[in-house]
Amino acid sequence: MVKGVAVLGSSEGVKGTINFTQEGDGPTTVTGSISGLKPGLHGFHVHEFGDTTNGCLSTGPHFNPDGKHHGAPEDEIRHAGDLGNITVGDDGTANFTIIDKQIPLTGPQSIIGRAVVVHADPDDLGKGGHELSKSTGNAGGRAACGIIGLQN
Ligand SMILES: [Cu+2]
Ligand SMILES: [Zn+2]
Repeated sequence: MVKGVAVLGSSEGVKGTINFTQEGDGPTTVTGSISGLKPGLHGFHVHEFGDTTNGCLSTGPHFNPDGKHHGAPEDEIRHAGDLGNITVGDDGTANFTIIDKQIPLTGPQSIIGRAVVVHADPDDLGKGGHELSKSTGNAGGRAACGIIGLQN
């Protein structure tokens, strides 16, 4: 079992912890708890770089090792980092579990050393018809982010 963790932070009071586990070549299970967001849907992705020197902006675009368009987690055509949306309740918190096959913790496409980003707005999953739909899902600003590291 390989384990990863990302601690999310932002200047706007968004906080959270995201845990990742993978057994062998199986899918990765993502378990998250985030607070301080506005209620509703928020885009949630793995971005390419584990770099926060200029805040969440330096994490680059969605992790996309196969050079595809943005999509929904269940789509054939998607970025590896496309994890869809998380749902934030009226109390501003989200607790969620995502199971995904395209975000391994080992091997050439490992997400260790990259970043998770939660966005200010919903991800339209590539279907919104906006000029940004096929690249970012038009999910708005980067509300918080954290670098994915190995966990003991
Ligand atoms: Cu993103
Ligand atoms: Zn994407």
